[in-house]
Order: sequence, then C-alpha cells, then structure tokens
Amino acid sequence: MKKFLPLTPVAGNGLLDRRLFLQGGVALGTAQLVAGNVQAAAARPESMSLPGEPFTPYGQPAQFEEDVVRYPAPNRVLRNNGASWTPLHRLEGMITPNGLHYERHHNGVPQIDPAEHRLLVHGLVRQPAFFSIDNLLRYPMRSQICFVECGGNSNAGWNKTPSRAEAGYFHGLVSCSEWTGVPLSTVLAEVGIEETAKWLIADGADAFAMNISVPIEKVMDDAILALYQNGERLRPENGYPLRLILPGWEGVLNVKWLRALKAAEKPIMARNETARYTELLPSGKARMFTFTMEAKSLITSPSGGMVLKQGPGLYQVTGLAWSGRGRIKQVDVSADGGESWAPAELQDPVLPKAFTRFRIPWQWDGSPATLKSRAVDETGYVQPEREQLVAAQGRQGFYHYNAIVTWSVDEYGDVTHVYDAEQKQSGTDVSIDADWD
Ligand SMILES: Nc1nc2c(c(=O)[nH]1)N[C@H]1C(S)=C(S)[C@@H](COP(=O)(O)O)O[C@H]1N2
Ligand SMILES: [Mo]
Repeated sequence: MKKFLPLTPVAGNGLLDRRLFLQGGVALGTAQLVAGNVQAAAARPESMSLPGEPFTPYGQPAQFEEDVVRYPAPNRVLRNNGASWTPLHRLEGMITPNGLHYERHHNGVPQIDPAEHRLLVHGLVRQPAFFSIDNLLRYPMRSQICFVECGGNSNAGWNKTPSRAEAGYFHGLVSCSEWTGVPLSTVLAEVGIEETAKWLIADGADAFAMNISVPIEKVMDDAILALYQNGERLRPENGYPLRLILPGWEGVLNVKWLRALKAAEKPIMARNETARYTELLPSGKARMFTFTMEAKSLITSPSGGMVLKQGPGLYQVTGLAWSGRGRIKQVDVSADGGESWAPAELQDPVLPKAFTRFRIPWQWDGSPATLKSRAVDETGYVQPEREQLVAAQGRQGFYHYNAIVTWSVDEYGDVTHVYDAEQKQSGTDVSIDADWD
C-alpha cells in the first residue's frame, strides 16, 4: 500500500508539504460528480458530428482564449513610445509564448527587411566589418533559456497605495524565452578586438536611435546575437531580425534591431544610461549602471483579481521566481503574512537567469489569509520585504523594484494586492504612475 503524506501543515494558516502533489492521487474535489445516468453523461459532444476545421499555415490560440493578451500602455503624448505587459497570471510553466512577450519600444517597431539589414562592427577592432543576416546564420549557434526584464518592471510598487492591477499587468515587464543566435564573442574574435576596448556601444535601427554601452566582460561571458526566439525567428516587436541578449541584465541593454557595435575605451554616456535607467538614491546622488536584475518572485495564482471559487479546501499556490545572478535556490511561501514560511517545490528545469516555476499545496480554511513568496538565489541573496527595499532605496526611485509581493485573501475568497496584512487602503488601478519617456 502506498503511504500518502498526511495533510499536516508545514507552516501557519494551512501550507502543506510541497511534496504532496508530487506523489499523485491528490483529490482536490473539484470535479463534478455524475448524478444519475452515466450513459447520458457519456453522450457524444457536438464536435463529433462534423469534420473539424482545415489545416492552417500558422496556428493561433483557441478563440476562447482571446482575452489572454498583453496589456498595452502607450505614452499619453507619443503613442509609439510605451510598453505592454505579459499576462503572467494567465500563463503556466516557464516559457513565455512569443505573441505574449512583453514589449518596450521608445519609438515603435521598425519594419526591417532581413535581406537589407547589416550589423556593423567597428571602433577599436583590427578589421571593421559588416555582417548580413545570411552571414550570421552561417555561424555556429548557441541557445539559452533566460528572462528579459525591464528595469522599470513592477515600479508601481514605489507608489504609496498598492496597485490593483492583475499580477501580470503589474509585474509583467518580464518574459522568458529560449534565445538562439551567435555568441557575440565569436564575431568579435573574427574582427579582432583591441586590448584597449573596455566597452561595446550597441545601436538599434529604430527611429529612437537607441544606443547603450555594455562592458566587454559581459560581452565575452554570455552575450548572444539572437536571431531566434522559442525556435522561430524573432518577432518584429522583439527585435527582428537581430537583437542583443545579455542574460540576467536589465532589459534596456538588450538592444533590438541591432545595427552596430562599436568597441570603445569608455561608455558613450547615452540618454538611457544617464538621464534614464539610473537610480536616484536617498542621498540625492544617482546610481548608474545597475546592470544585474536582482532576485524576485511572484505568486501568479492565486493573485490579485482572482477568486477562490471552490470555497475552503485544498489549493495549489504557484508562481515564478528569477534572478539575474544565477539559479534560484529556494522559494519560501507564507500564508500568514510572513509569520511563518515553508519551502515551495521548484519545478525542473531550474536554470540560471531563467524563470523557475514554484508550487506548494495550501489548505484554505475560509478565513482571511495573507500570501507572500520570497526568492533566494544561489548567491544567497534574499528577496527583500517592501519595507526593507524602501528603507534602503527611498521612494524617489523608478527602477529595480523587486520587493516581496503580498496578496490578501478575504473570507469570500477575493484576492487583492496589499502592502502588508493590516493595511487595507484603497489602491490605484494603474500599473505605473509615471509616463514612459
Ligand atoms: N532599439 C531598441 N532596443 C531596445 C529598446 C528600444 O526602444 N529600442 N527598448 C529597450 C528596453 S527599455 C527594454 S526593457 C527591452 C524590451 O525588450 P522587448 O520589447 O523584446 O520585451 O528592449 C530594449 N531594447
Ligand atoms: Mo526597459
């Protein structure tokens, strides 16, 4: 006889052993029982009476999933400048479908013919060179599953009142894909980079003329000239036909529609590394070059706007954790507002600089509860509480908000975002309180 784990709580307010679901055979009691005639219940559905739809050249999501979409927030003045959020609360697993990858454009999506596109590599190199897309496609490639996260992700967290936006429309300026392309170090070896080159200045071919500086050590370590995203060529909005991928580093450095790389001794001091994407600290000084995205986690279900429809009983708490420094080591979950914590199950594969899916069973007793998740990465970095983050950074910041997210569940099963268990002020319903500029 198989011995089942007892439903004994491992932390306050009903959190159960993370291995409970792994053993199988857990009855959640959500199925509808067959009352009366089993024959009638087994009757053929309508779909079996006629042949189905024909083949299609490119598949689309089911028509019933048409509300699983990105949430667009264009700048009020310049409609081609803005962002759109990934609906993280509607997705499962660790990979973001290409059509739902978040977007951040400073001046729209350029339409680029790959046959015309060139990458110029110049500056402190022995032999400046142009690479066509066809040239690049002939190099040995490498794939890496990693997240890309905007430095401005989750920045509604700096607001005084908690955002009421759904989890993805608040934290979804992050997505995770398998990126495939040519290691940038390969191309640099070909042009012969000079010893004196300490930075690479990357240029985008969009009307914003994005340019930004990347330290050479990162370039040599794991930078990819990406041509493919989840197996297919890049989507136009994510940089077609060529973009830079710097695993674990702030989104803005991952230059899309990449047209030039210039090796230099010093950073170029472009707008997006001086006036923007810098942190104003409580001292009044600004911090530059915050490249690495620190560890973060988020419970995606249950999360803000959801309802625990089944009433009291067994639920699965699940979410995502990621760190720009490497692998996620542990995710702890609390159901009593941080009084007690239990480790969640980390779903394989747990990859460096990638989304890690976590899960833990929870026996909800029907009384108000406060859910939190806390990520720890392999460097030992622990995701901070909001209080700690605000104390360290002040509130005048705009970027790099990675505090623990708190979801409050009331006696009706309604889930809302709060800053702490006691605080129940009315929130704002926007994802962000400042215009993109
Ligand atoms: N050329 C170019 N590259 C760019 C941008 C841009 O506006 N132009 N936006 C940057 C910012 S701020 C982010 S967060 C990421 C967003 O990548 P995505 O739209 O593929 O999610 O691209 C970066 N690369
Ligand atoms: Mo960004």
